[in-house]
Amino acid sequence: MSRSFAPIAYAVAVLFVSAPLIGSVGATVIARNAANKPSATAPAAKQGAVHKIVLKTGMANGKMVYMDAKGTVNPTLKGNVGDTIEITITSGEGAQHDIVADGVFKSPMFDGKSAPTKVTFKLTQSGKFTYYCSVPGHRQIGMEGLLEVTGPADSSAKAPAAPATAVIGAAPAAGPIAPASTKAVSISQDPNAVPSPLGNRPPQLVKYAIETVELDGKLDDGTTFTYWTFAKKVPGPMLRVKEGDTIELALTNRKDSKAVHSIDLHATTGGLGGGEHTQVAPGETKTITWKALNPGLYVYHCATPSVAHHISAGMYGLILVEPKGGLPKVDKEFYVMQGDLYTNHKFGTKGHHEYSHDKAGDELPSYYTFNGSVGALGKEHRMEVNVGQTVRVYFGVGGPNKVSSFHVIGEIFDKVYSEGSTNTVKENVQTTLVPAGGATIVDFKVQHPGKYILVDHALSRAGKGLAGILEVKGKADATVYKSSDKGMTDMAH
Ligand SMILES: [Cu+2]
Repeated sequence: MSRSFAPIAYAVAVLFVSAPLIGSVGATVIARNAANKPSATAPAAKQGAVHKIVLKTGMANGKMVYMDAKGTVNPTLKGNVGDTIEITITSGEGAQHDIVADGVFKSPMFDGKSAPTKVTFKLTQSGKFTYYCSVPGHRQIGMEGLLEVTGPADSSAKAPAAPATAVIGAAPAAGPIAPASTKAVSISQDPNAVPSPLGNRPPQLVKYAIETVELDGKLDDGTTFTYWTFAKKVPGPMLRVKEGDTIELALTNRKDSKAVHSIDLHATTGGLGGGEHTQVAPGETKTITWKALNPGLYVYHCATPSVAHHISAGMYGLILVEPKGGLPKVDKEFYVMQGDLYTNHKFGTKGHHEYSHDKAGDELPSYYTFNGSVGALGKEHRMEVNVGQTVRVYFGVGGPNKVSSFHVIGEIFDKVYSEGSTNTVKENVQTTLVPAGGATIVDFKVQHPGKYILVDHALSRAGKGLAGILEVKGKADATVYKSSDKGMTDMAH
């Protein structure tokens, strides 16, 4: 299948503002989010007061935020012209952040291992200014608040030269791309990495320990990406338990991570699937214990804001809860997951890509992958079976956003366990719809040798990396299929 380089229309949210001025800097200031929030500091009675503010970062209502000593979320900071503000800030949940108000102040980056970070600045101009975290995406998921400065303008302040334009989030593909990472490793999960069937055993305690790892990975030939993973692979390890089992899952976030991570298993009842109690800072471990009440094939994923970022960057996997009697035996089982990836450069651009919140917000992926990278199935990892064998694919969509019209070119699914439900079987299906955050099990017998191509039948996506090869070896049966032509499947990849 040859690649097409479809142009992508980048939608960039541009907010025009007139720029008030602070000090001598021609500042671009965005005063949005004018919600009434309690003030962290009362307006000072006289000029020249010093306001000492203690802040920490953390999570509240599914967002990432700043909190003051009283627990006020994104408190409005207040003072008069001539006053001094002294902020002491720590990372409450352990991730890397800073605090910035354009043209007013900027702290260095800090994380859970940093000593409390102090930033001191004088208020020289009245107005409303937004403070925020400049780590990509953090502002969009809640890390912003207001700084209100009252009083007359400092006469030493210069007037703005011209109205300024502020772009919310960096525009994609602006400027040259960074070279491909020399540290990049393969992150593609092997589709053959399926745990063995569990047999007809009684329910038991099953223990899993999973580590979350951020690393540079190979996305395509000459192209690398900053992946966030469960156990260094995309998708994460396939888990296999039995209906009625109790699962003890310990999630560790590797020490060198910059973000907090977590796990939400769709097979879990309660605790937001585990997402509520597994928010782990770098170097920490948290454990949940839960019972697999419902059989079926389920997606798990990271549930730390921005969840779309964590999923798109690779944090998803499948857990099979075998029904009590097990699934019918087949000769070969595979593990495949689809993802949509939003990067700051176009598909096919060589170099190092980073996640793009703008493209994710617009749901315009630059890449689609099976098992994490372009060419993972067929080029990096082989999917091989023999004529006459029965094949099962555990297929899931990590997403975060796009559904899959899952299809295997040249094959018909003899059985489909739609939406991962092991209780119902459909027979003789050509294409099966798999929702974002959903899964399916397909079974088929291979009766003819050759290459079969796994696709999402939304076929423009094949031009953005979404194709896999299943190779069937053995003798042809001319009553099943024959031709006078030598064929074209060698063109694939
Ligand atoms: Cu995560």
